[in-house]
Amino acid sequence: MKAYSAEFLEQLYRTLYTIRLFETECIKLYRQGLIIGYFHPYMGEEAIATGACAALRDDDYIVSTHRGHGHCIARGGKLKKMAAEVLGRETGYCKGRGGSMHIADIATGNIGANGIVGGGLPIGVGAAMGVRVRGGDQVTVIFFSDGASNNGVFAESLNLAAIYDLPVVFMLENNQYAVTSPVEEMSRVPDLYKRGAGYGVEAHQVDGNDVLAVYEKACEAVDTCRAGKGPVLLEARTYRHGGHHVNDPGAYMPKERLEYYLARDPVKRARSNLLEHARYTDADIEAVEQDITRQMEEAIEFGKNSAQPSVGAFIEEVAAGRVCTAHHLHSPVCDAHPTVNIDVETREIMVREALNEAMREEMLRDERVFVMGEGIAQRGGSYKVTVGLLDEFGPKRVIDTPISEASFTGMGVGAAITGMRPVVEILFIDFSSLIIDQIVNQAAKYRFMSGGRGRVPMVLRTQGGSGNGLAAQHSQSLEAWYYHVPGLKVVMPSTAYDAKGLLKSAIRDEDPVMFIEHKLLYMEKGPVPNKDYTIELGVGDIKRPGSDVTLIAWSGMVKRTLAAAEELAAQGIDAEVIDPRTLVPLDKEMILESVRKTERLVIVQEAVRRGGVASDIASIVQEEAFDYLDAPIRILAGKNTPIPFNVNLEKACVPRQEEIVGAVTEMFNA
Ligand SMILES: Cc1ncc(C[n+]2csc(CCOP(=O)(O)OP(=O)(O)O)c2C)c(N)n1
Ligand SMILES: [Mg+2]
Repeated sequence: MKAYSAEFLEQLYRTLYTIRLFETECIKLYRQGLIIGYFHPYMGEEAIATGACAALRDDDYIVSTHRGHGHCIARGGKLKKMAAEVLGRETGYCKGRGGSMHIADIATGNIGANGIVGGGLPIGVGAAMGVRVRGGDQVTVIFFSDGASNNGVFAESLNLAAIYDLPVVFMLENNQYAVTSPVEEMSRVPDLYKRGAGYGVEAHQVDGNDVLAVYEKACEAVDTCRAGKGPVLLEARTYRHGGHHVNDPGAYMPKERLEYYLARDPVKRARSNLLEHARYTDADIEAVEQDITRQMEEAIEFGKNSAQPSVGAFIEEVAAGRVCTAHHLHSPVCDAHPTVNIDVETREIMVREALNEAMREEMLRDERVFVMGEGIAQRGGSYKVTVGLLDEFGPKRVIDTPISEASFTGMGVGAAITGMRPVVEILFIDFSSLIIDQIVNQAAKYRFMSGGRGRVPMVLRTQGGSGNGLAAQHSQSLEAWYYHVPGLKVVMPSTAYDAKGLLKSAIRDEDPVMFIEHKLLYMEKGPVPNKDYTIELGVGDIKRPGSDVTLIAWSGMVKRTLAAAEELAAQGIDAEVIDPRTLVPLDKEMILESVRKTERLVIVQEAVRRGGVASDIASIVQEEAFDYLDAPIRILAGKNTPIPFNVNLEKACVPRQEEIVGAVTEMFNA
């Protein structure tokens, strides 16, 4: 064994013992009914968090798991805040919003635990990508277990970290079970570190019950990463000391095997190190343990005596949009950049050029902004939106990704959490089915689950809609999926002016934004101011003022709704056309004001009707302006079918101009 100072050996023992004691106490609280939900003990695995975190600098990052108490403590987390969080109290790390499975301590670089197995892998790679863009030398350690290594994002994340040489230590805590499934049944190669070779990643196996062995290997791996030669995969072999969670007796775990590992208990081994190599006596160690026990008692008392979060205050916070993005609220963050009147010097440019200008200007203004996606660098993107950015900003800020949507989106999430402003492009909104976890479970919830301490200022640019003969898997209008999720903003521009101003605001926003473009609009030209401007998210636009009927349309439907309005004008019906521009936040007031004036409403939506945004807008209007309505609200929506390939069939699926005109005239003739 290498020579270590007594102080260092004591420090390691303190951490191991603290983790063990914390969970022992939590299990008691669980049995008393004071802790609820899932509680996954880390017992038996303490040496891994302790050894790995001891190898890190204060400004490094870690990503944790559902078994995350050990990681948080080893990283210097505060016991009082942890106890309060697992007890669901306002004084906890996440103000009782996260609980045991979501503890994050952003101040110590602990980006967070995760209730989604494997969900943290791409996020950790993203933290490292942020470091690469900034030009720093921080290292990220991602903790995960054998079960997570069978999730697709593990393969994607390992590959992403490898191709960009990212400073990531993949710390695989192989406790040999995923719930009840033994690793040797879930993988033909149970020595999981061997997977590193397939990705060109340096990989090693280490005894996960020996804190010094873990520490030494982790130090080497961290050095390798800091020297720019990462990533490194470390498989630390260990064993759970019980079932999967508190209420699982683990009856399926072979007795002899458990006994084998109990005899190698990492806490006892760290204790022996003190006796054998630091000349501590049993009495010395007892004094250390008593000190920790006293701190633990104080922490648990603090947690138990802390106030429960106030339900009333919580409901108010939700309504005010302070917890995560609320529907129907203006975005406060852009107050400093009000909508610029279009009545300034302008020039005609295409939507795709407007989007390009928005990214370029924001990249010039803020060096935290960078863009990623498939073929966006050299090729300039399928729709030429990112053309020229590579030449101007170089490959560190304009990044081509492999076909790993889930994980490069997660990379955006991790980079955003750690202070960057990523703009991630998903080629078609249809492919966003592959990123749902990262956008819905991670990006959208992070601010909330961290008790408001964390932010994910990330833009996800994508495009949807039909009209190009691309058939069922490249033509959908899926905005309702994201409209439904608390914590996401949803932006859908219809003109070059809106596209540029909204994208600039989206990039400056503190929350994740789904920025959905329409594939038929990229070549549409429109006036765009020569001067810098932004458009506040949550402010709709009256595209045509009118007094007889309100027509609401967004994205690809705006142009044909405006054309319908001109046809109606020829018939003596003066239609007002409103483009909300952002669906979340929705400019409810603009819509209600218009309906109160016109007393009639028709909503035009390309997406299928069922569960759509139009239905939600209609429900808001009938709730808040029913007395003003002179006729039932009409919704014209896409047909309830996947988009067909044949051009005539495709056209028949989306509301046509004559249908809009017909619906309005019917309303007046009824
Ligand atoms: C994506 C996902 N699938 C399934 C689950 C349910 N689940 C929770 S923990 C767990 C086992 C995870 O095993 P492993 O990654 O080895 O972690 P360990 O529990 O051993 O630390 C499963 C399947 C989940 N939370 N997330
Ligand atoms: Mg496991």
